[in-house]
Amino acid sequence: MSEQDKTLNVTRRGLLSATATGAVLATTGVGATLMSAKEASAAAKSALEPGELDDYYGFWSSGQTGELRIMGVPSMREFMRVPVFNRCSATGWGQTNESKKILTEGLLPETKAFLAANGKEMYDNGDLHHPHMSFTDGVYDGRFIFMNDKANTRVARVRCDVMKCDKIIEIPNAMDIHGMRPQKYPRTGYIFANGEHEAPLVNDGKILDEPSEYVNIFTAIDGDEMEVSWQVIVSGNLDNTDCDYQGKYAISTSYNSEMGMNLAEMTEAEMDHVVVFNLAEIEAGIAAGDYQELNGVKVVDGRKGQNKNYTRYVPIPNSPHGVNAAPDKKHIMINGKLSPTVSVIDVEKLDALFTDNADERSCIVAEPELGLGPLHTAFDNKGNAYTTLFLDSQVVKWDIQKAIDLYAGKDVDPVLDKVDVHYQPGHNSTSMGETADADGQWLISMNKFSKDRFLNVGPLKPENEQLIDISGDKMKVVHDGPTFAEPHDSIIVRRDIVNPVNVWDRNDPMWEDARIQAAADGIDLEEGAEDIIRDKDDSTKVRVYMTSQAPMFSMEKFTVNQGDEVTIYVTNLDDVDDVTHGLCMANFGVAMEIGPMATASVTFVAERPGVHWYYCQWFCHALHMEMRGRMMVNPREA
Ligand code: K7E
Ligand code: CUA
Repeated sequence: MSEQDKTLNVTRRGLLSATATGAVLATTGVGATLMSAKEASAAAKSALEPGELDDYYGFWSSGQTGELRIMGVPSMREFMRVPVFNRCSATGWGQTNESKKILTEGLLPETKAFLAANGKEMYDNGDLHHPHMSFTDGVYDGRFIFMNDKANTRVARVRCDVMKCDKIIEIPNAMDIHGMRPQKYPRTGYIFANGEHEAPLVNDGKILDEPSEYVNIFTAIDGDEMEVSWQVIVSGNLDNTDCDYQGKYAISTSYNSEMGMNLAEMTEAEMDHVVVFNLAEIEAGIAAGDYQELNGVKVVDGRKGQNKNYTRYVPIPNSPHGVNAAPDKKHIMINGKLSPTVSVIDVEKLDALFTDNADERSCIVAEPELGLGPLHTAFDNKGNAYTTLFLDSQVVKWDIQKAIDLYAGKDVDPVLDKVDVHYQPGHNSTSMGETADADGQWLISMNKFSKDRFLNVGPLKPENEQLIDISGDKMKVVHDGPTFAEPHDSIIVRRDIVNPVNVWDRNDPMWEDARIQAAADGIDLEEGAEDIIRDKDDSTKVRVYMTSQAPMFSMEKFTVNQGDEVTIYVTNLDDVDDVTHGLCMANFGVAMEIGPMATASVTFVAERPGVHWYYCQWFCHALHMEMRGRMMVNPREA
């Protein structure tokens, strides 16, 4: 695109938005062709010299790819992919015994049976939308990152000390976990998780096409134990969720209060709602025995009209989507999606909904009209909010206090600035912006379409994530970053909060089972000896123990019989940072990562007779190619 086209394009979009919103966006697009000194310095601020470190960690979801990604902000460099719900060829996630345990132990019995009927042990896919770090006192504490799986109704946790997933649980009774947030205060605590799609409460096939019988389930999970604490039955499906800084309420949007089954029914009503969950009342109700137990979970009834103090339903204009608590600890933004507004809830006015049965709308203190398709809002430390406008392809910066003043009848315009993004933004996030320590440096706009912004790679195009400098009065887009399917959400965490180790602790719980098995076999996992054990009770089971130290495996060959079930345990004795080894058994479809001082194991049936090479699949040493050995498989006797 020529510079002239760019100008035309931007101006046209500016005009369209102006027509659509009734506002005159005189400033939009100006400066797209001229790089001012300020823009140049913003761009320079984001461009790091080789070897320079970023100020922030970015934790990105990956949508239907199913992994968590670790980025650098402001450089937008991708550092790592942490497999969670997906399979990973490099690390053996989904293949090692350690990862299989994590992927399967939290599945419900009926899911295991269902998977077995399909010839599977575990799901192969996930849809990871929302990664959020654990909090203490309203600020990230660097312990865990939690994330949802919309595709298969799960919640997972990644340990920030090693950046590996250590727990995945399936949520019973609910359907398709979408919105998910950790409790902010006093600490996490609970993980709140929305079941997005409605279904019969007992979904065993006895009720099918009777939508009036369908319900939705809100779940609170104990984030330390990774167990479901309780659930609430609600009216209307649940989209996104967030919670306050007082530790009192969680709030979920509902885009289909109609409980409609098709598009026309779902968008019929002018008003939908958000559900306010009163945590203390729910806990008290459970303590008092006011629940039913379903699949081992205590479930309270928080539907409309139940006349209890578990929930309140606040009417919100059509199809609200994102929920975002502001760092002022007072306001929570409900993003209108089909309504051009963001509804601002004052959390201090929520008590009255429960104690005085105050009108539900009395907690709304502002409802500014911002533009078309508001989806999500992020914050700086100066009282400003930044809302993505999906249909307008813009981010709008607005003053929260001015929006409140406008709602109270004053003649003020809360909109401070609009910037074009490319194109159709969903989530956005600011540096530390979902915590009380928001610092107003950077904003990421996570755009669903990239269209013409990158070289064409065919019909499937990357998304585009744009870095915006928000440190000044005007927002400046300083970087385009393509990403593969499909990060919805991200968090930007100050780097001093995140302190992973370089080398594993030998006593890490990750390979607890390997330690127990080795002890039973009389094996020291760290001894470099050749140890091959045939199971005393089942002679077809063979366990091979070896160590790795660049550039050698301790075992250069071993022999098993065709049909044996072979488990190989490798302990990496290199305690130097960045000396990861791998074990790939060629033509057996077997490969795994073994980090410094880690133990990893993999099990397969040696159904192929002959000589087979295993090799180190992680370039570790000048003699890495030589780091290999032979597995010899005796043919079965005819
Ligand atoms: Cu807006 Cu799943 Cu958070 Cu996507 S959701 S954009
Ligand atoms: Cu060890 Cu390559």
